[in-house]
Amino acid sequence: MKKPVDYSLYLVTDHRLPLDSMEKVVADAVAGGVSCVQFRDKISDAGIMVKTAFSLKRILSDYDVPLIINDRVDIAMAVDADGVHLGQRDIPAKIAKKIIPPEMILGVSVESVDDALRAESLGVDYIGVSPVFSTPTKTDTAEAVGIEGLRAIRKVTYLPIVAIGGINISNAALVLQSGADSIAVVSAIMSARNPGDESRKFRSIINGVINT
Ligand code: TZP
Ligand code: MG
Repeated sequence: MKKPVDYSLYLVTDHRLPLDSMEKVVADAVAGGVSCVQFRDKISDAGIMVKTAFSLKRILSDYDVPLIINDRVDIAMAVDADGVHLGQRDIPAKIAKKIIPPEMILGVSVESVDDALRAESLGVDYIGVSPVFSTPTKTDTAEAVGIEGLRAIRKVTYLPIVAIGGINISNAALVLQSGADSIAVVSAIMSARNPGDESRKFRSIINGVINT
């Protein structure tokens, strides 16, 4: 059985930060209300990734916040992470499902209505609608889906939607009101002057939308 996951404020890590600062940001962010963390590292060797993932897992276990690994099914399994997140050009979800343990969360990035329908038919646990807005953090993306694209995807799926790409405290409420169940951010929290305070601001926006 899979544990229910609170994706509402989903932090994706930034490999440009040195490890100790990244860990401090993650600890402050979860204390401020981040409910789910994805370890995303496009540059490190597998050995370093495993070490970092274990260290994040230790930090998150104090808060009962799940750890999801980006791209790498092997690393997710090596550290017994709560989940793995795959893009449209990673190991296909259908194949990943054959390898990962049944309790491991599987999230998939979708860039269109067709991707969302396919992801749903494969039985993934959530979809990351990507990118909602274009963002300097990730430039090798499909064209941004925008608010209209997000609404269109909401209409065709019951899966939890995690919206990602260019989300900040100014547009988070609109994104949530346009069909996203939760928001994922890299720079808005990882590069904030005070990641804990920024997370509290997001948390209060999310709670405000959920309660209206
Ligand atoms: N996938 C789609 S956009 C993106 C990822 C990992 C980066 C989002 O970064 P930011 O800084 O929150 O715009
Ligand atoms: Mg990927």
